[in-house]
Order: sequence, then structure tokens, then C-alpha cells
Amino acid sequence: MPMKMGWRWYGEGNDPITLADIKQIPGVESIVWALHHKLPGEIWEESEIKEVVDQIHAYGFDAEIVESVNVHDDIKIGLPTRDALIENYKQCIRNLGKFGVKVICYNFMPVFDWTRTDLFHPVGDGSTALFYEKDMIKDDYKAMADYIMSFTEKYNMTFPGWEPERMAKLDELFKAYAPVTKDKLWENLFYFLRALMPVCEENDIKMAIHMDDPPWDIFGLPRLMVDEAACEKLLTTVDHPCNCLTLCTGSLSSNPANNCADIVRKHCDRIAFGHIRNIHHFPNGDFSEAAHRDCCGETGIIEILRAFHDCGFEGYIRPDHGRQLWEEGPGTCRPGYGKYDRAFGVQYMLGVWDLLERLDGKS
Ligand code: CS2
Ligand code: MN
Repeated sequence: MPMKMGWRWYGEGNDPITLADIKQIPGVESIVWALHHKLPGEIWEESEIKEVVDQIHAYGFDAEIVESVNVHDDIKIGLPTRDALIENYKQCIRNLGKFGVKVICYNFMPVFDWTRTDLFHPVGDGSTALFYEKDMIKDDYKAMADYIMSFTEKYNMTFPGWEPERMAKLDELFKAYAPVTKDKLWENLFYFLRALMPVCEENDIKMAIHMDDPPWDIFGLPRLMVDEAACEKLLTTVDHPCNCLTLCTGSLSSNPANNCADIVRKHCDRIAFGHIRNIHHFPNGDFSEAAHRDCCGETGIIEILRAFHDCGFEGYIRPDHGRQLWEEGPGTCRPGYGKYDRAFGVQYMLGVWDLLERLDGKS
């Protein structure tokens, strides 16, 4: 299978961008979807899955990637309740397998998913982007969480991984994670994966862990998927072809020491899904998300695509976050998930890819 271009879609009534809109972007083949109303730990029922998969198929897209089936905190913490929750996760895998899903993207970050301090930060050309101000992420997790949650409330929108039900008990969650050291968190991740691998194999589904965003500990919480060594550890400890990576270039390159192209060259056979996002760094450690064009940031988008191409990558790639352009702003657009900049991203990536194919004599 050649590389397939994907697009994350939040579902009918939950995304201002429709499947009909996406259909007009040349080259998009796969819709990256999820049942966004489901809480971590709940079983995704076949009828619910079928409804969304049918909508996606009706537009001629495939529905082979899910992002994400979120992992319950009890599994990450390693509580006795985890076994029953892992059974539910297995049932989700079986149910998704029946509808042709091939890859499940997930993350294993304690408490918070991606963390930013400004969702609509001016880039300088009139557009806005997600921004991380280093000094604002120190001790006060409540201020950061309040900022994100007040945004979701004001605009009546929920973000995956920022479920209001979980955020309402933040103090409790922090307490529960207190004994979870980095080593313990690794053990809990391996326990989870070992339990899932046979079911993944039976159902031809790859579990593709997303990189931690940003890739360092925040608020005293350990984070695992932060660099090449972590990818190596994950892949060798549970050395199974269904244990794979979602290589999120924007998450990793928030730390300028990470070289994503090198990671692609080293682990391409175990990367099921690539998220292409560009990051621009400031000298004080702050960073902003940027347009996909290579020179707009320091992530090295062209080298990453070249590495995927050289390695004969056969998985899925999608533009990750883009900027908010023109009329896109709070209330009209999910932060990072506007229509225009991601469509530019698709075209930029396919432009690079088409040329690489041509130079290789493949087209
Ligand atoms: C995504 C992540 O929007 C984003 O930043 O890349 O939230 C991603 O979906 C999750 O971490 C994967 O579980
Ligand atoms: Mn990502």
C-alpha cells in the first residue's frame, strides 16, 4: 500500500468542516475519526461505529484510522480496576476491526493531552496559532486547565483528552498519579500493550502511540514518549508488529534536540501513522505552531517527508495542527483544526511527495 493522506474530522455536528468540504481537497483518502462523545473506558458499540463509518464511506473515503480510543486513567495509574477496563478496550478493538479499522492512535500522557498556553496567538501575518509560553507551565496546573476549559465552555466545544468530567476532579487525579513514577508508568504501558497484542493480531489492528506533547514532564507528571530513546524502548520491550508509533513531528520537535527525520529512518517499519506539524522556536524556550512549509519552522518537514519516502513508508500521514486563517477564530474553528491551513499542508506535503516519486522514476 502506498502512503495515504488523511484528514482529522471530528464528526457530524461536532466539526464545522464537513465531509463534502474535505472531498474538495485533492489527495485526501483517509478520514481520521473517533466517537468523541465516548469517555475513556467505555465500549464503542458496533452500531455507533457503523453510523460514522457509513458516513465516511458515503463520500468515498476510507475510515481505517481512529484517533483516539482514549486510555482510562486507572490503566495509566495501574489500579486494580485496570483489568476490567483493558477488557473494554479489547472489545473496542474487536468492534473496530469488524468495520475495517487498521490503526488506533492513542496516548499515554497522565492527566493532560496536548498542553498550550494560548490557542489563538498572533503569528505576525494576521493569522493565529497555538502557542506555548514556557514560564506559564510551572506549578499552577489549575490556571492552565482553567484557560483551556473556559474556552471549551464559552464556545460549547469539547477537546479530546480534555473531558470536562475528568477535568472537574483535577486535584483527585493529581493525587492518584502521585505514586506513579516514570518507571511505573512505563510498566503500566507495557502491561496494557501486552494484554492487547493478541487481540490486535487477531483483528489486524495496530496500536500507534502518539508522542507526548510537549515532550517533557509537566507539573511534576512524568511523560514517556519524548524522544528517540523512548521510541526504541517502547518498540523493543513489546516487540510485536502491532505495537507501533504515531510519529507526531510537532510534538517531538517542540524539543529542538529531537530529529524527527532520523527517527523515521530508524523506525519506519513500526510507524503506522505520521502527524506532520511544523514548530517555530523562540530563543527563550517558547514555541509557536507554524505553517507546514519547511522554512516557516525548524521541524524539518522536507527531510521528514524524504525519510518517509526513502523508507518506502506504507502508512498514513495527516497534516496535524495548522494555523487559523482569515475568518477562522474562536467560535468558528477548533484550535489547530481549521480548514485552510491544513488544506495547504496537504498540498505542500503532496507536492513534496509527488516530486520525490518523480525523481525516483515512480511517476
Ligand atoms: C493531537 C493529539 O490535536 C492534537 O494535538 O495530535 O491530541 C492526539 O490526538 C492525541 O494525543 C492522541 O491520543
Ligand atoms: Mn499529533
